[in-house]
Amino acid sequence: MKTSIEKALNNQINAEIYSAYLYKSMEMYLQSIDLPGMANWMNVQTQEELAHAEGLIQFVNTRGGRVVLTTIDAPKKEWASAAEVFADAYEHEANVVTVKINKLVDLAIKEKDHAFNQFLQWYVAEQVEEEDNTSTLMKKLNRIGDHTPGLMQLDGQLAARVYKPPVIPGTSVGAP
Ligand code: OFO
Repeated sequence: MKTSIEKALNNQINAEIYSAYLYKSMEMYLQSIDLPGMANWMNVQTQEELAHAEGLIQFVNTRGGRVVLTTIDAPKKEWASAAEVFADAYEHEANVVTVKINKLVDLAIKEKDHAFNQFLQWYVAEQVEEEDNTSTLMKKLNRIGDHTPGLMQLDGQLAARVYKPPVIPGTSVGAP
């Protein structure tokens, strides 16, 4: 594996763990304002992000690279409302993570590393889902506004989210 790719993958591993840290922080905020269902949604999201990191870690190891873990930035810890939390989650997915994944694909193409490019395609598709999930919840919360019964109803729905490990091809993540 080329050094440029190993470095970029190490950065992405850090970014995925940061995402987990950010969603954990959102979970803590949602707990603090008594929205346990939304907090549960963020708890599941945190686990998904750690699985994304694990997939990248396994890919680096399989290709003979070296994973080096570095400092994870402290995440934001306060928001004004649940709506603001989910707006931030959407913004993070669309304008930070998807951009990073697309840059990795650009690098794979530039370096003519077809195995890397193929591996990344799962992450490309996953970002479409991540953006859709967070954008749907952001829009619902914007519609609900300060309407408490609506907020409680959505909170009840999000309490049902259960973590199912994603199946990341070429790794043991989600493998039976
Ligand atoms: Fe790893 O997809 Fe969200 O951040």
